[in-house]
Amino acid sequence: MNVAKYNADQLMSFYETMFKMRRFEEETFEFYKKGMMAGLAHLYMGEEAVATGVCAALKDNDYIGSTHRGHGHLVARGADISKMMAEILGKKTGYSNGKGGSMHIMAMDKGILGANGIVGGEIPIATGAAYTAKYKKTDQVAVSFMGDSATNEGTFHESINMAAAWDLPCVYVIENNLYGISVDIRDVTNTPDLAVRAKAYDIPGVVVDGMDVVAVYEAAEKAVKRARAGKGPTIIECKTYRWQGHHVGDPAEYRQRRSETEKEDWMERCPVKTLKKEMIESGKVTEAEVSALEERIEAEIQEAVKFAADSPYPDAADAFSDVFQEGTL
Ligand SMILES: Cc1ncc(C[n+]2csc(CCOP(=O)(O)OP(=O)(O)O)c2C)c(N)n1
Ligand SMILES: [Mg+2]
Repeated sequence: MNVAKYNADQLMSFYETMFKMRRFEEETFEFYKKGMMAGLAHLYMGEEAVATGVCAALKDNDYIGSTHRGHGHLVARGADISKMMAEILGKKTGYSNGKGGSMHIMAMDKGILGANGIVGGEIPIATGAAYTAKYKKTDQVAVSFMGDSATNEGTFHESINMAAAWDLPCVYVIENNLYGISVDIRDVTNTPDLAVRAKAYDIPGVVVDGMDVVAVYEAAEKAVKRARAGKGPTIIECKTYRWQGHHVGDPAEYRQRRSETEKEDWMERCPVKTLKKEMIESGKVTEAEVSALEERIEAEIQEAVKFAADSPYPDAADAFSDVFQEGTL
């Protein structure tokens, strides 16, 4: 990780976001274990550097297409973590009044166009937002996050073909964590790098270490600049790994098929710990400064947990509001 050209404020800002994401999800996992949330959650733990690096390169009014693994994308955009936690617990005070939950978590005020239960569903949505930005000349950029598996969906190819042909201001970020549920991407795809698909559309395709927030940020900054200048889309593939299974209920034993130590090897490269170590070793920040930041975030997290736990569920009388009802279209 090359922290040399960054000042303490910039590095601490990356760290704040990544640490908050990690603690947010540790608490989410606790909700699940204590039976406080209905359904499941797909945790982003281990992948924090990706959303953090990419979103740091964006402006406040840019757009994000998110996936079923969306908590990190919202935290990186500065969403309200109390409203996020309340949403995950199905509470009235959540972002979608408790009706979206973890998998449909969203924050329209932060440019989040919705998390998505449909693999690859966010790719055309973000592409459409990029088209709108170009058509209306708003100078906005859209980012579509996606998993490795989503790159084998038709939506990936159809959207990127269009974005490339029309030079749309879109950045396609592949979070390659090696798995689509239990399917190893290396078993179902012929190329070790997924970004090479960019060649088919004659656009840039770059591969970065998704555990290195600085590397991700630098790749994103370049791609965003290119998009905003009207030069078209870029594919950024971030090599990363999810600490947990596909969702909170998945023990993920399939990961030992290739290597007994695969998970431990990746965990040693923890993006949060690596940044902390680099910041301190470079002398840019002190251990005490990092601890003070962690304490501040911890207080925010505890406040959010309390807010979510204490909030009421939606009223029964509202059961049919804000939801699709047959015959209403
Ligand atoms: C169109 C579609 N096909 C299949 C599924 C079932 N499904 C849910 S998540 C998932 C795997 C997604 O893997 P990836 O895109 O790599 O994202 P990750 O979960 O690794 O972040 C699948 C196949 C779905 N939700 N939508
Ligand atoms: Mg995956």
